[in-house]
Amino acid sequence: MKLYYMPGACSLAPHIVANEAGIPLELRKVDGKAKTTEDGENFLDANPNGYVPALILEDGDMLTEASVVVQYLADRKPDTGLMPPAGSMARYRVQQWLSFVATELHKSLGVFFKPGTPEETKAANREHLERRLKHVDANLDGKTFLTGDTLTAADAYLWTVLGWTKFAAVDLSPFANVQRFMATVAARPAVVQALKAEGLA
Ligand SMILES: N[C@@H](CCC(=O)N[C@@H](CS)C(=O)NCC(=O)O)C(=O)O
Repeated sequence: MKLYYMPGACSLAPHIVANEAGIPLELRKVDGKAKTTEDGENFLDANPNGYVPALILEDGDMLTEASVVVQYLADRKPDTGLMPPAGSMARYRVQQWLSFVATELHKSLGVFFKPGTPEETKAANREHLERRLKHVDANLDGKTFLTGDTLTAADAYLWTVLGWTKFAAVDLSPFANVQRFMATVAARPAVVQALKAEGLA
């Protein structure tokens, strides 16, 4: 399978999940502004929406949306626990977190990377994010990961988007459980390997 990615972007979440699951990916780096790949392909031909992640499956079909791409990859290796079995309450919990990360965190942090975002929008988003971080921090209390002691696709996605807080001047220091979570996930070989492959470590 082929993953279109931008270094450190939300495409890092499926990259981490693939590494955790031991799924080899062909990586294609995308230039976010030019919308071309490092080997000169027009990324818009692959994904007219122009955003990553875009995963090209073995049959040539394309799958997008970070919260779904991570589930697809995790489901290739059910024994890893990256996604619990379909129909189980545990799976709905992971999906609840995936949706929370996508809608409450990812998009609120994304505005900080858009040129021309007004300062009032940034301030409002920081306030929103601090409220949501309080929720995440409370839920991580006494747990290693969002849903317990096993890393899931939702943890990979959460870790990826919270990595952007440093560029958004969102302070994680009041959130001790979140900070511990960030350090725990950062130390995983699958994460170190993904950062290295994206040229970030
Ligand atoms: N709806 C998409 C959004 C993905 C997204 O926001 N990707 C960003 C990087 S984190 C991107 O590629 N932005 C470039 C662009 O939109 O032109 C998803 O949930 O995966």
